[in-house]
Amino acid sequence: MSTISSPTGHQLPEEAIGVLSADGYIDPTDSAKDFLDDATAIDHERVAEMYRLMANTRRIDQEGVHLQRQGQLVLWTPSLGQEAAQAGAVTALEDRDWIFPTYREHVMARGRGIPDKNVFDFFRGAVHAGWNPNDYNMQPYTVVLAAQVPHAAGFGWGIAQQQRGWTDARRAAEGRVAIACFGDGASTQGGIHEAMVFAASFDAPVVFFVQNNYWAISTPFEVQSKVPLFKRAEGYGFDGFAVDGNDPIATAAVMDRAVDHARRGGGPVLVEAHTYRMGAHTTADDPTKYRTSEEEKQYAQADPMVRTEQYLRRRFDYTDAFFDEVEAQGEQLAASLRENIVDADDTVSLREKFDLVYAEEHSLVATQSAAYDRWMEDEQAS
Ligand SMILES: Cc1ncc(C[n+]2csc(CCOP(=O)(O)OP(=O)(O)O)c2C)c(N)n1
Repeated sequence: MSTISSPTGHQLPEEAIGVLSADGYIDPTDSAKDFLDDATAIDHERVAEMYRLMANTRRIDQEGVHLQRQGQLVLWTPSLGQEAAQAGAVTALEDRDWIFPTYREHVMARGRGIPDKNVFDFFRGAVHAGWNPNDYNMQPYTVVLAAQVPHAAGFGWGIAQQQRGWTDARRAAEGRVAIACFGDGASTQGGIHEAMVFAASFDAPVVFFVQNNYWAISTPFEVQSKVPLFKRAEGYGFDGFAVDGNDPIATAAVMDRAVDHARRGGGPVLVEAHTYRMGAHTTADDPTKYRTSEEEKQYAQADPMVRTEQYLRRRFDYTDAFFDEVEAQGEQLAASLRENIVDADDTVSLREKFDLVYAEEHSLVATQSAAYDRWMEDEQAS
């Protein structure tokens, strides 16, 4: 696979669209020409919004690791390092669009206004899903790899049916898009193939958004795929783009165009955002077992937060006042989250959970429920 070294030492396919250098200067890759005007036209308000989403999520992400270590969460999935990719994607959407996430889209959840407590309740094992999808147009986090991608394709097909016969103007004003998020590891699941074929066949308005963070737990990307993932789109008959996912304005510009294409009835698009999972896969993982500290140091230079901050300072004259205010907001969010989470006694009991699996009684659940009751009786008797 031909790669270029971005100014950060981040390896990208030669077709990757990138605009910013590590220190926030405009320094486009050869493939960025067609997106450069759009990326640099993104106004300071949107860049600042992306920064705020990224910074606050990073603060809460850190809290997630701490709370898990303190026994308050069952598990936590850090989004550390992937914030720009997600911020570019979520700010490209309208509220009426639907997000089909994995288990790591914390910036996107924040972008949708989902309270931290709801996200954390999922990781406490307190609820089956942290929020009502209809309230935020965002599906629950999905742990079964790629399961959400055929869902997005089916949802997109439904949208395409509803919007049949709409004028271009109506599509632009009211049309909806589904974004299917997945990782490089999940990209090799069979369901993704089926979803891409299906979405292409029916011109479903789906943006397939893969965050290639180079690792699927301990499996490196070069084992996962011999070609950059964006190239697969051609085989399905739609456009694919590779973007430097640690560059917020490049990602935003590429996602804007992908979403617009789908919204106007042009069918699906695949966007591969090249990023890096700077943290562990989850709090149950120890990356020192399979990757070197040299590699981690190299990618630390591509930190999307640093780049976004530098761009705001250099291009738009943002000062400490803004960054201090965002930091204080993050501290406040973290404090209020801790207050709501630590030793919270609103967890649904295991007994109650049996009643929440299906709307109607199910024989298998009834059998398990009875076994649980017998086990509890034995426990109490002993
Ligand atoms: C169907 C299925 N198979 C295996 C797993 C176990 N598993 C959880 S995460 C993961 C790696 C996923 O890597 P990737 O798709 O690159 O996403 P990332 O976690 O890096 O964001 C695996 C194998 C699972 N959750 N679901």
